[in-house]
Amino acid sequence: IIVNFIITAWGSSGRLSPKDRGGVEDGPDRIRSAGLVGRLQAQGCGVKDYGNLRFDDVADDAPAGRVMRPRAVGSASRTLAHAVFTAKTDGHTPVMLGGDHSLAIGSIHGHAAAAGGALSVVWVDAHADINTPLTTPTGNVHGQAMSYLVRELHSKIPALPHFSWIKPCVSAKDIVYIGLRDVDPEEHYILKHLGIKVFSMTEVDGLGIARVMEETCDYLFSDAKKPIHLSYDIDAIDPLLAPATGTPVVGGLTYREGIYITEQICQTGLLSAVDLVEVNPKQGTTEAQVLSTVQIAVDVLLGCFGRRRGGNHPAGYRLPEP
Ligand code: Z70
Ligand code: MN
Ligand code: MN
Ligand code: MN
Repeated sequence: IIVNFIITAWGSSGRLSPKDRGGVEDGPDRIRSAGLVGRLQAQGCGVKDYGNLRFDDVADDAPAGRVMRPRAVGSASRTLAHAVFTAKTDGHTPVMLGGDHSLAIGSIHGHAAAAGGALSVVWVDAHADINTPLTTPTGNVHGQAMSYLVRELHSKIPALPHFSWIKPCVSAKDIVYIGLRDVDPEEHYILKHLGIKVFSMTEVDGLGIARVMEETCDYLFSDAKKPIHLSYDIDAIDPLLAPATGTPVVGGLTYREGIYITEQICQTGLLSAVDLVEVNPKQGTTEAQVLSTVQIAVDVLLGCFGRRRGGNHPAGYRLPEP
């Protein structure tokens, strides 16, 4: 099942920084063109493509405090939350293709509602995306997504137009970050203050990705085993490999580390929904850069759904008899 979410806080209106020129809404179709659906089917997955969710433009969507395009993002997130809830209640594992990471608000909200409230979130990203509307340095909702979802931050979130339906649905102890390397001071305070589990690039360097994933699983399973929501920002991968993204940060995950994360999450048997966000074809300077980024995004998703680098074969396979 593929649900696409293509509205972004990066559109053409509002106080956008010069870098934020749009294009991230083209990510989903490029990922499709790279053959995602066929390749998932070839590895034995039943796939239904829900197509791109479409959202109405919101006129007069003035910033609320620092937060840009609150009405558009708030109401589109609600549409997405309903779509994810429906996909989950129908028994599927939804894949949300972004679009920017504000998508996670609706995606995790809908997933948590269907799961009865108890979820683990594994957030793979160069960024923590946990600024509150009052700490955001940019006003971009994609840098704030997690703040609306964490129960312990509820009292720090001001009322925003079209956001009142959002109820925090994830506990700080049920979150693991992997790949961080560009964290604002206010975000760092939140992570420390709430005791959130973080494997930044420093821990990836120090422990190695195998230990990081072992500790991630031990940490998440020390409590009751909950369904996992994997929220994967392509900018977690090093920009030398995945440059077509809006906010590249040097020193990221290698291809092998990025794929290893997905193999291990898949092996838990608990993966229940996946976001793949921030593929922005317009940020590639050459077609080769765009293709490289898109191909990594596809491989990340194939890894989530069972592809092993050591090979796979169908369950009932029999060798041909001479
Ligand atoms: C900054 C903010 C961010 C992604 C940029 C940047 C956040 N911390 N996240 N790109 N994916 O705007 O809050
Ligand atoms: Mn992100
Ligand atoms: Mn990011
Ligand atoms: Mn972003």
